[in-house]
Amino acid sequence: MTLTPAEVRAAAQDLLDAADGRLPLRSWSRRGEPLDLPTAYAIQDELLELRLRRGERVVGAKLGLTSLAKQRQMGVDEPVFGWLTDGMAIPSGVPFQLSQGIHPRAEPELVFHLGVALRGPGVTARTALDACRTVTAGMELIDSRWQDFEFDAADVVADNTSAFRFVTGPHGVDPRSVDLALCGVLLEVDGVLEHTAAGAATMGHPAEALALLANHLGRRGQGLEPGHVVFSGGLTAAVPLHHGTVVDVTFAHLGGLCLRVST
Ligand code: OOG
Ligand code: MG
Repeated sequence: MTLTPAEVRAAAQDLLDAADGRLPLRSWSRRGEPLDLPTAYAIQDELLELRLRRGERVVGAKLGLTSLAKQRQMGVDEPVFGWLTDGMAIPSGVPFQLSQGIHPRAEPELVFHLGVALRGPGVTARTALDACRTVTAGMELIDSRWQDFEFDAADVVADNTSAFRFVTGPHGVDPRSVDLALCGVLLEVDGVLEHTAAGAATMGHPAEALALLANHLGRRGQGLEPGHVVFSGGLTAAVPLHHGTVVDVTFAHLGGLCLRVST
């Protein structure tokens, strides 16, 4: 289904209101009126515009659904792309209030920190890595504005790919100094090991995901800037957060991050 410009603006405002009011909406697909992807990205653009107008600043971008683990969990089998703003960044270790979100989940990701601009077309995994200053451990807290986390690819794109909060690790390494495909990660919840993976979980090598994003943005006349952070997409399935949950993400070479949810 394609929308008029006025309907696109209204859809973006509804999604922002849902996030602010913590009141989920029924997705387009669930209502039996699936959106097309170009319209979904138009809604995402408008949603970003609304955030910028109220003072937020773009600090990077994210990929979603780049691993089989995430695609299987969500029932969507194609990668998606969204934006990160300064309002979404949270420090590691500081207690997180569950009431800020609707039904947030946490997932471990690799984070690229760009030293120079990166814009498709023609970006490869190698040229993408060359644009990075460092790579760090990351944890994304996603929160769908769609009821029950039920969406198709277009729904989740319109909702800025469930972007909500993100944490980046303090310990950056040169991404060419380690084999990111073999970089292992542990995801522990309340001290119990829930999931394990390696960087290869995202498209064989996480730099493939970065290249995919740069080429996607290039097709839309957009790009990544020096200083931007890029989240690779979750390497494992996401875990739900509850009052008092403690999530530890530990990467080989990159160190760890801890998220404590307030009781
Ligand atoms: C969609 C966002 C996916 C990832 O890392 O795969 C994502 C969702 O699962 O709600 O951020
Ligand atoms: Mg993610």
